Amino acid sequence: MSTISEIVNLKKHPIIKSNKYISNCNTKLINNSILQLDDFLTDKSLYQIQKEALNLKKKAFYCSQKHTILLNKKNSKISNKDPCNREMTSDKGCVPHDLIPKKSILNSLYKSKEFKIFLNKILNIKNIYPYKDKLSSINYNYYEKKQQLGWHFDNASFAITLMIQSPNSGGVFQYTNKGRNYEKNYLNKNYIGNIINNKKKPTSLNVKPGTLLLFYGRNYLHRVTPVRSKKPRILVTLNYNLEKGVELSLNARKTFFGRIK
Ligand SMILES: O=C(O)CCC(=O)C(=O)O
Ligand SMILES: [Fe+2]
Repeated sequence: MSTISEIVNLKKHPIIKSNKYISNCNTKLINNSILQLDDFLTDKSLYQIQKEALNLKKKAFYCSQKHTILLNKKNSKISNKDPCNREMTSDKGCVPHDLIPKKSILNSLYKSKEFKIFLNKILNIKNIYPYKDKLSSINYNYYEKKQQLGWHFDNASFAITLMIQSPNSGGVFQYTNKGRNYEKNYLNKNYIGNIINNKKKPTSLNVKPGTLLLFYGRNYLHRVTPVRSKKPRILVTLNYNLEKGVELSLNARKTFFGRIK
């Protein structure tokens, strides 16, 4: 097991020591709806994770799916003009948690008490829990040339990603923090329509390897534009739940991992 100081660049991101730093993160997250922590990983841990990612790539399950922005199937009875009934394409490769070595740095980070306390504090929540199934807690995602993630809102309330390898071209994370408030049952179809029809510009993030990104994916429309280089985009998702014992749906597991266990 690696320790938190071996994994996280604590000089730049004093997640265990500085209350001021933590409250800054919390304020940024509330104000901007997204928190971008560049150089979150130490050089050594980033290098080791990159090596692991490339080793595991051959085991990735590649899937392509069509979905709406709310991650439903398109309804043939509803007009195409409805932004919530537009068909998006997502395709990527995924290595599920059970194929990631037990002694991987990612497991140490994911299970780290210090990291979880930091997340609880910046998200203003009591506790977070891993998935009950063996596949969904930590995932490596590989976006090869032409692969992308279409516009969508997540089902989970928040998302945590770690960029491992950026492509030379394309594969840009774009988002908008307006348009939906799940808790208040609010959805602005006009605004969302403008974004997905390229009439309004989303925010594009320049995310480099070693960056941790935390965002409220259920309320923020986001996508990854198609990768244009031969060099794939590699990203890790650290997936937690607000309740104990949650499993990813059978359907989602079958789609993303090609199996349910
Ligand atoms: O690849 C990314 O940067 C975002 C991933 C994402 O939005 C998702 O997995 O739902
Ligand atoms: Fe997402």
